[in-house]
Amino acid sequence: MFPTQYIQEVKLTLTRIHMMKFRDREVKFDSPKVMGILNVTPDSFSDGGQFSTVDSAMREAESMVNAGATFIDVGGESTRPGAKAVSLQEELDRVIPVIESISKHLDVVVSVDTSKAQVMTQAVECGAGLINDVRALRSDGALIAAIHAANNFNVSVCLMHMQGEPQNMQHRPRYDGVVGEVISFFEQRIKECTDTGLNYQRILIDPGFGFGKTLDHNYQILKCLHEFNQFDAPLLVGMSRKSMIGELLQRDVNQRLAGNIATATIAALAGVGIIRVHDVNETMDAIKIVNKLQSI
Ligand code: PT1
Repeated sequence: MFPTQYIQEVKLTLTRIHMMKFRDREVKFDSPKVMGILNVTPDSFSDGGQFSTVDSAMREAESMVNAGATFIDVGGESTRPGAKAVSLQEELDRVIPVIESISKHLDVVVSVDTSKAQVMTQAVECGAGLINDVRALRSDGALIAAIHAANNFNVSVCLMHMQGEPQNMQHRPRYDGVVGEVISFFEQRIKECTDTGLNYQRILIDPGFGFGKTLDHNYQILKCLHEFNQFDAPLLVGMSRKSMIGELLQRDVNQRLAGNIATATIAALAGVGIIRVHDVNETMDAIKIVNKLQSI
């Protein structure tokens, strides 16, 4: 029953394939695309900040592109549970040189993982094609900055759901029905963004795995991912190495690859547009297997 439901959904999603612009590039979501994670934070949760210089960030980005990444998500503010806020200048210093260099040298869409209006603006000025905001443009000036970027640079925007803030979000998350609440969050958020002037065609949505959600909340969303296709916007999901995998399997962060691939495969079957991961090679293999089901 469970796999059949997903395979039926695969067939359904084939009838409406999203095309989306990311600056000068048009991406056709006829199969899930991979977004490689590039953390440029000294306290990054899984790579310990070892890619904090532009040089090593470039090498990591290049290897993810060679492995099949369509997007590279550059983040300078950790948003994992309990992470501390970063100042504007610190965040700019971390991400701008990396975004500039990747945009110039690699054939990939650069995504900027930020909530700050000024980081969005500068990132887009130096080549970013996607704004990925875990706070869904609710920070000061962020919505206006994103609209400007969308209208003047053909940039697209990912709106993510989060309950609370990274500092406190895992302190007793509560919902009367997590899937319904996340869906109504998107209804409201998309309305406010489009009413203010953001083009619907520029919007992606992300249910925000691990952001103010218990283990069961995360798996309820994963089980019902196909329901988010009702928005007619590409879905982005990020589960890679998160505690929803580690807690369930009792594995620490470097022992989660099998779990990562299992969750990515389920997301691919549900018809998501983008899967945000650390392990690009292995995720591409899983996607190719799901694609085979669609082609026969
Ligand atoms: C995500 C995401 C993100 N995740 C988007 N951007 C992170 N669009 C950063 C844990 O439970 O899912 N979607 N940017 C990383 N955040 C977390 C959250 C990392 C929770 C780890 C956990 O372990």
